[in-house]
Amino acid sequence: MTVSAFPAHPSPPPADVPPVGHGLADDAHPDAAVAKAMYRALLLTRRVDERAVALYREGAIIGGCYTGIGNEATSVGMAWPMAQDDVLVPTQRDLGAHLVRGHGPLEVLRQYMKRDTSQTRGRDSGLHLGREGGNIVGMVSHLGHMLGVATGVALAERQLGRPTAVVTTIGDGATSLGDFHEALNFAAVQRLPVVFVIVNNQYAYSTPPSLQYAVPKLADRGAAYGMPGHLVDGTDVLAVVHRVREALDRGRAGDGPTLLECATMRMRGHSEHDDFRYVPASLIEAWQPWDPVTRMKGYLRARHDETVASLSELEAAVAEEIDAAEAQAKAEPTPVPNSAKEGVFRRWHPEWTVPADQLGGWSE
Ligand SMILES: Cc1ncc(C[n+]2csc(CCOP(=O)(O)OP(=O)(O)O)c2C)c(N)n1
Ligand SMILES: [Mg+2]
Repeated sequence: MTVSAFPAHPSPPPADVPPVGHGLADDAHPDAAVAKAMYRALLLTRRVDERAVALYREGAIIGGCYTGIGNEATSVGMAWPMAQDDVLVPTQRDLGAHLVRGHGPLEVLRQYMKRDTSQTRGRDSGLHLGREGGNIVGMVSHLGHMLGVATGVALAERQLGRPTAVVTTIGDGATSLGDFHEALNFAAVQRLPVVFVIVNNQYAYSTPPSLQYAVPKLADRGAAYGMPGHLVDGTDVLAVVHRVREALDRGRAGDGPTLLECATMRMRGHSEHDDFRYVPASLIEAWQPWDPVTRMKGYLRARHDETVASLSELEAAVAEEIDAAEAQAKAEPTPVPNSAKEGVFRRWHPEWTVPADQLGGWSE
């Protein structure tokens, strides 16, 4: 099957933007209901990210605010074809995958706003969230470290006799770390069902691809480990779903891991404190027509005759869901200082409690 080709080093991308799903066989195209559900997931991801930016600007999010704007088709697309029992090992820009695997805007905004009700009880930020029911392994910040975890999960699951496949992501920059080599090599030698998704968003903080790697494309590295490597249009949700599904099938059939390089663009700074003036404005402009959400909207209109009214209705429902989540998260308490060590040590000693007069202005 021919799948839409994307040239190596797609920075800037081609001027001609093909329709979503271009080159895929008819049976790889979803029906209208599924296509609309995918669009909703993309839109929800975009709108939660946009809300996070607004909350950061009003001071409601303290610390980093990392978005995946431009990356929605990759994050939604990688999670979409996973089975319920498969395991996701994501990184900081994979909001769409969290939303597909069961986290809602409320869990995400609570975490961003460091509420006591959040999964980490205000102790951690960003997408450092796990989910038992959705089989999401919570990430640590140390780039590359989660690849070994993903490979280990796949090995453990096989030893337990389960058909679990694992999907994990890594940025273009983090592929330069030694962990990348170790995890891919081990997974290939053991023929583990792991899908390694490189989210090539053209920058690692301020470092562009030309200063990061010397191969024409990162997908080429698959051959070095004895696994297929494919460059995928990471702004086309159907192309991502197709390649991930194929890789999951391959893994489950016992044929080992796959390396996918999803080409996207980081449309904002590394984090919201970063004005990304080192990114040429022309590059952002060139990627604009490749917007994953707009492209999928065009697909719905062209292929499934979705009306403007029905899509506006969906847009309003998404906004309402996020408004409600924001209002609820804001109404929830932040953690009290004396709870800081709870959940850190197995046993709690009363003498660890700081006397009220030594709280330095913080109240209980
Ligand atoms: C081992 C390690 N080194 C450095 C950092 C700091 N850091 C966090 S994100 C980042 C850039 C990562 O770029 P990339 O892998 O392309 O992912 P992206 O941020 O573009 O999604 C850096 C240097 C870190 N978290 N871990
Ligand atoms: Mg990057």
